[in-house]
Amino acid sequence: MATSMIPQPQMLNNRLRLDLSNMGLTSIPTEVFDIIDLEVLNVSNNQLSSIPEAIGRLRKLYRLDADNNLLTSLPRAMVSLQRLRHLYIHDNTLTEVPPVVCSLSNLEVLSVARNPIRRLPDEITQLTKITTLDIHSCQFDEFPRQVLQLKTMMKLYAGDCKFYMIPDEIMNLEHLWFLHLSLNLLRTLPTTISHLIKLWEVNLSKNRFETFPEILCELPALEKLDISKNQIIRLPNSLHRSSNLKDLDVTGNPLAYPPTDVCTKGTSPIIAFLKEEANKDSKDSNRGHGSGAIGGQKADDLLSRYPSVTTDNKFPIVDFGRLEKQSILGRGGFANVIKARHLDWRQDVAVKCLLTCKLEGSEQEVLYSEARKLNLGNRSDYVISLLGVCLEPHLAIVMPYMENGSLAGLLRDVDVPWALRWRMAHEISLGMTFLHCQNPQILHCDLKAENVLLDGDFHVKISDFGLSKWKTKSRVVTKTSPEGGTITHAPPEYFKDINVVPTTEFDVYSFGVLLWEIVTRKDPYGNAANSALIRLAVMSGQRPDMTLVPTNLPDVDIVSQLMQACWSQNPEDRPSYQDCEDHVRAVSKRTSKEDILQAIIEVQKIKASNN
Ligand code: ACK
Repeated sequence: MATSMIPQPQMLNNRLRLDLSNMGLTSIPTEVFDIIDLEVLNVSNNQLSSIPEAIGRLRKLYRLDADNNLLTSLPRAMVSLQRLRHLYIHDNTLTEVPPVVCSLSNLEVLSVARNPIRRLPDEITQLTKITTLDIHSCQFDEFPRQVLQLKTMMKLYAGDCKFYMIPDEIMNLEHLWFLHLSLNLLRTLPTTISHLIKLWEVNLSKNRFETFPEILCELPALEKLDISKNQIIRLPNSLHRSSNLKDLDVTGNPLAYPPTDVCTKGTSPIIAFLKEEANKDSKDSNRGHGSGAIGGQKADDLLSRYPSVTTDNKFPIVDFGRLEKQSILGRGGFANVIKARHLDWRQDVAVKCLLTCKLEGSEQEVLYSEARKLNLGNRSDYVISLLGVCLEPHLAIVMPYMENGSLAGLLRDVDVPWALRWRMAHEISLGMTFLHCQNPQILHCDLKAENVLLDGDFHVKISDFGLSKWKTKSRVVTKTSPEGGTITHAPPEYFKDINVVPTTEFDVYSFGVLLWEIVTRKDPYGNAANSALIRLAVMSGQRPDMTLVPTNLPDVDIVSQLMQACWSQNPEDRPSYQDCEDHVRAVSKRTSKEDILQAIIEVQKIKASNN
């Protein structure tokens, strides 16, 4: 009988096992499928290019190891293996997760690592008992969001996947205690990660962090953190609050703080140092400014330390210590926007704080040159103005606080009456016309509803403009702009040529998409699976969905024609901002002042009832 060809199955830990690993097999001997009581089958490290349908006979199979073979798929008959709990198919040549895997509803551990898989099937969400998923070294275009619906997950291996961002929905994985994200392209983590109260071990080594993701300090269970081999210059004092942290690896970072002699001593001395410094800070700030102030140093002192500032009196230096923090408006890996009250001015302000402690000399110059541009806002009613910059302990831009937040937030929450929408569209066109008329001209390059702020009377203030270099360092991650950069509003020529120099037509294109946002109150390309698809679609001439634009209103018709002209494929076919302004002014003029006042009252009522 052929069973002599294969080793005998063994009882081990109460399970009947057969080990056929490392035997150079090109196929599984057929007699294996007659051992119908088999519970564990190991065929890893062979030359298998397929598994026969006969495997469906092994209905008691609990674990299958088929890793390190040449598999390109799995047989449909595996659907009968409903007792299967562990499936290891890593290190094969699978280009997709075999569909049958998604029907194995009792699966707890699945490893598909190191296969050329580009996306996960939506059906993977049927694996409602999964606790461990290994997608290490697959070839996804971006973080596969299906993973975030696997709510039973405890361990996630997602290293070496070229992820540049982790979606906010990571917070759904409430049982997660192990997260492995090494060898990705991460610079920041979503703030929602703080919801993962069981997270115990995190590996972020070999990513692109320049700033320590402070949100990690809010993980109560964190015991082991590897953030080695990044570009972090400074550890935050707040890290000492991670009371359970026992194993911190920060090696391979260009750390200047704490000093090297502390960093080389290991976790406890680092935490002790940060604690001591934090205590000193709080004593200093209590002595200097009373409680509630967020740290600081006298402006005179700062001016003498940063001589370049004293020669430029066009904008004031704001003493961070005179800002009393009230709330956080937006958070990110590089920058936070906070609402604060200036203790002397008695005025609410918004402060965009860069989290890295100190900029290099040249970068500091960039900050100033950009702040000079921002200073122009004082001369346009529709562009946010600069109140000053802070130098220490954070580099920050201080702006007037805009009571009604961003246009994106308003559109999300309120069905704004048309009269007010048209006034906003008109004011945006005025603000942009102003910027484009400056000499030298100022391009925005990130115009979108998120960057349009609204004052107490719902007048528009364009923000975040002309800050290209500073902006890459100061991105604020929010729901509508997950990584700061916005591809939904960028024109096709930008995707075709990475070296393309932005022009006025870039901003006009973005205005087209922004008009669509205003008219539809939707996110452009909201159903697109990933950003790569958006890029391709835009390059091939596709645009936001026009079926969502109402057709029975004459004003909307005019605006809809304008938006389509603005997003013309050929930049030369796009109107100038002055032309845009003519068109939206004409639409806006069709409504009376009373209509607008009525609209504002209506919006305020809805906002009040939402609160
Ligand atoms: O939609 P929001 O409430 O308005 O959330 C975002 C967040 O910060 C990140 O950009 C808000 N924000 C930014 N600048 C200001 C400002 N000057 N006044 C009020 N809110 C602001 C924005």
